[in-house]
Amino acid sequence: MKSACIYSIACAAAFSLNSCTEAPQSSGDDHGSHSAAPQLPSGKTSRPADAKLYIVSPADGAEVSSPFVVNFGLKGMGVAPAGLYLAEDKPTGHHHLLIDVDKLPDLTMPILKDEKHVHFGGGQTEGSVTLPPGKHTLQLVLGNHTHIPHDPPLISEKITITVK
Ligand SMILES: [Cu+2]
Repeated sequence: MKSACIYSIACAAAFSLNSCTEAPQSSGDDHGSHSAAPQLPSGKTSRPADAKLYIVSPADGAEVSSPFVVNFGLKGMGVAPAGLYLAEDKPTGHHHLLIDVDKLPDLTMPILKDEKHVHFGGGQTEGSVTLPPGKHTLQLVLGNHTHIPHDPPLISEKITITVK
């Protein structure tokens, strides 16, 4: 229930930020309310040292039938959609599932987006994965509002599964 609550707050905040950004700035008032809008941090953002990212299921070594659902676990932080930053003391991120990735991407940059680096920018906490038969690895990396891993990066253990 906790993450659902964070998510709904996140949605409301994202909506108000978007409407502010897109509003025309033609009031003619040099001291308009837009100058008071919070600046979103660019680049890496901090996260609690004891936060934990893990794959709830499937279990390491499991045998699954494709397609299958991967459940993402996150402790000590909230899940928020991409584009949303709450505050330094309310750290959030969204999940990225790395599929058969041997070498982690550059963790100082936005995580690339392709069939091996899947973004769950809607704030999802699970995802359906379709893979051919054989052994595959799965690993999670949390990204902030700009898809950049946190400081320090929050990365799950890599698991190996077999697709029947
Ligand atoms: Cu992302």
